[in-house]
Amino acid sequence: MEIRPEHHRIWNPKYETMPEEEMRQLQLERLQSTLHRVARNVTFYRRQFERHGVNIDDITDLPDLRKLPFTTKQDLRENYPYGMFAVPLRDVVRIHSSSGTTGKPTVVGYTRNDLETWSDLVARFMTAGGVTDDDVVQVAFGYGLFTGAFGLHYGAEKIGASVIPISSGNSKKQVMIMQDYKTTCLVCTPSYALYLADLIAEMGVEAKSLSLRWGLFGAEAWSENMRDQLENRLPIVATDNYGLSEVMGPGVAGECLYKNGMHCQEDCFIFELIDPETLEPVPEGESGELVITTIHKEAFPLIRYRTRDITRFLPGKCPCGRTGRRLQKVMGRNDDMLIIRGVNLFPSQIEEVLMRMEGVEPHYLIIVDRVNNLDIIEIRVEVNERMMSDQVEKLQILQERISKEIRDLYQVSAKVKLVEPRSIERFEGKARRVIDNRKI
Ligand code: DLL
Repeated sequence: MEIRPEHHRIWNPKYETMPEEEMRQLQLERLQSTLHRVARNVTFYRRQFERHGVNIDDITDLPDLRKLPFTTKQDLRENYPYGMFAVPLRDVVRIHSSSGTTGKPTVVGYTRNDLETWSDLVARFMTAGGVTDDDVVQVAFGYGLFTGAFGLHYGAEKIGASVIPISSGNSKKQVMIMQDYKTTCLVCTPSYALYLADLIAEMGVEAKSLSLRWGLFGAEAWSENMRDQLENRLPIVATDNYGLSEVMGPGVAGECLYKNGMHCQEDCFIFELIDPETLEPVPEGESGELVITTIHKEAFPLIRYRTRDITRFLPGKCPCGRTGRRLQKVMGRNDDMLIIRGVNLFPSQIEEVLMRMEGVEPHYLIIVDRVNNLDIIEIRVEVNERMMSDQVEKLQILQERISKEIRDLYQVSAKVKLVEPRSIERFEGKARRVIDNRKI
């Protein structure tokens, strides 16, 4: 797909090309008003500020942000479900959620204005990735509590594109629809896109005969190598976009067609990079954990949220004319969260299921692989002597029960393998519960 000058468009020039000084002033004003709102409306923040001796009137410059305490996923869990909302539920018009460490999800809410902002932010990165009102957008993210599908759906509609809300899975149908409905833009996780590319070849469909032009991929880490593969095998230009449900969903940052790093939406979020050990800002240009403060959200504002994602700011300007800072591809996290086909999963969530089963020992190993571009997860779990000497049938039932429970709770299909007592390696320090063989 050849990129021509007219493909480089900007959805919201006012904010996307705002001069730096003006942007910092806007950020400060929006930060101050957000701080006042959360101090007034969210007990958690009021207490946090008190406990840390912070007077929000002392936040008179952007670097003062560092005086504020961080917010973590644990804080969100402790305030489950609605404790962090800054507006009455009456004003919330949408609820989404993401998985959490204990099986309790994190609940996020949106007011009508939040939904308006969200679709504008998504329209920005979709436009940056080439999409216009002439496009036919196939949204192959799972529709539901996950923010991916609805986020991209509303952004694409805002642009005026034709949206096909097919959701994820049903892969042969995805290909058929791509052919018959003349899809020009594919939206999903990069691993699912590669899976579809394989299937297209397997089905004997000539990729070049499809109408595809753009691929907008996100929700999990992917490499430049995966991008090359996708662009070579499908006739698309593939761009990366980043977000997380706690902060909004997709739309936090996204690449343009120059593929020069993801442009941050700085009118809505303040981005910091910290050293996860010292919690101090990292030196200019170095990588660190991304910390985000929302400054334009009504229902669910977050102050200095620790994303756990590791990235860095890229130097220089992008030829597209956008002025926001650019983030390098996010390639890792500094916690043990796994992303399996776009679904977030912590080993502790699997452990919780295992520990509810009779005859199972607290020793297990999670092995993640990528086969034909799909994430495959195997859970090896020790059973006790009595269970092992029981009938094979009983073991099979246990295996199926574990698998079913994980599928029902987390929408992840796992292969469960029951193994002999003491056959899983023991550790003196931190146990290694996960072997991730995925090469991305
Ligand atoms: O994955 C939101 C999203 C949907 C983003 C669709 C882009 C497209 P969560 O399910 O809360 O939200 O997962 C958030 O996914 O902290 C990262 O670890 C990871 N992640 C998201 N986008 C990217 C990306 C959505 N482009 C978590 N590259 C985040 C690498 C990503 N990791």
